[in-house]
Amino acid sequence: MSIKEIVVPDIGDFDSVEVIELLVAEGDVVQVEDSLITVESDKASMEIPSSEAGKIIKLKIAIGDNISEGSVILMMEVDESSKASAALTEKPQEERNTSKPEPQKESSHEKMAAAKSTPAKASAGKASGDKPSPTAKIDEVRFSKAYASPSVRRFARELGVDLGNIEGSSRKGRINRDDVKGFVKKTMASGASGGASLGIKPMPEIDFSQFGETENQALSKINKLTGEFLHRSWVTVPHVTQFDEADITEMEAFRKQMGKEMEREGIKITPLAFIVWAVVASLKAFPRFNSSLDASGENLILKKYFNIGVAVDTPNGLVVPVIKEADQKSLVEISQEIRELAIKARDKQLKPSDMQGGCFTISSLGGIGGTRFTPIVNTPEVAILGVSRSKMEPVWNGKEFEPRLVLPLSLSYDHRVIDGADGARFTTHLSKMLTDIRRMMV
Ligand code: CAO
Repeated sequence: MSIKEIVVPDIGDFDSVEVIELLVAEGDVVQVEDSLITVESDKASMEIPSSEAGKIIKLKIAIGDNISEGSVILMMEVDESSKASAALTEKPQEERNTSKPEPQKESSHEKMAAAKSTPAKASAGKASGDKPSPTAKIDEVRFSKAYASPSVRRFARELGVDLGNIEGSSRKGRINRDDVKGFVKKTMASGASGGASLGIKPMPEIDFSQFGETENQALSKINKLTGEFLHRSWVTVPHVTQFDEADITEMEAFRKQMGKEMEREGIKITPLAFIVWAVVASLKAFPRFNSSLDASGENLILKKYFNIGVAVDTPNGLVVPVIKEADQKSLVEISQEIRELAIKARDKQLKPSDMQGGCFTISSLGGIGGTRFTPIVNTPEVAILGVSRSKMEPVWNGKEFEPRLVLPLSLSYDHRVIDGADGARFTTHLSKMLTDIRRMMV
């Protein structure tokens, strides 16, 4: 073993070029010709390959440094013995690729990126099967126009990523390796059929301040997590929303009567507790609504427990704590648990376990207003109930119009698991339970 300095080779007419990318890190093991860094002059960018094989001990340069021929890039631990034995079996040095890098010729970013004349290592990558992934369509024109170094282009091609869809975060908008990784992660998080793989072009960046005063507000962590989650569900689940309504005149009369009696004990029962009960009864009647598709998408996992998620609106965004074993709890217990979970949610005191294990979610906007809405299924659950504000309405009883309190219900479901007829059967059953709460005891 010996420690060697790896220096910048003859880079032609270029003198004092800026390091714009480190392609290796300390501890990495590299082979001869592996790219080490990318440098950029005002004319072109190029990758500097390694003249030796070995383990990188210390990087001697950083992004932003200016280097010329002879500058030390890094210190490398080189195994001379393996080199000697390799030399016996390999072709002589002169017959192999030279380590002298070939710069991309164009001067502007677009031209530079569009250059077909990539360094020796880049073309080697192409020869070794560097084709667009079959899973993603690459627009070659946009790909070639993207501003990225040859190694990042190669990396993107290996992953089947169209650079034309990525905003570069490096200086002057150059796309780096982390931008490509971030794009892949985002696409994966938003479901296998996210926008990019659907061939949807990204939103153009608009400077809204050109139209009037604006203020930038960062999204909260909850906003971002919920956003990713809802986006995945919206894109991957074929949603149908079934609207219905329940006559809750009797239920409300009972609730108000109970409310008065329990007020002294500090207990408050809102319509939501009755709805949780009615949902449990309906899940028992329609077990498919209490299921999840397995990872293969070929089997349904039916759940024999009844954990009901309740969407809670907090200043930091939407969270969904879960009432565990709701089938085992009384109306008072459910009411108190909703209250406690909502307080915990608003005080940011919910633990991950408070939000896990849900079977079905209820999103109630009844305390706020609105007539109907289309909730998004809280995957991997297969259905969600949206509840809007109840309203006194004239209802025909066969002889005359009667004032009745009507509760609007909106059931969104995953159409891969639930057919439209069952969607309507479920809301009809739910409505019956709420209209005559005695049915829930049966
Ligand atoms: N119709 C009419 N009134 C209703 C009602 C309905 N469907 N639901 C609740 N109310 C009334 C309650 O009785 C209460 O009235 P009083 O104060 O006069 O007794 C009032 O509205 C406020 O209720 P609440 O909202 O505090 O309590 P809740 O149990 O109904 O709901 C909670 C609790 C945590 C679910 C709710 O506060 C909340 O955060 N809702 C928002 C959920 C959300 O953002 N969903 C959208 C997600 S996107 O799908």
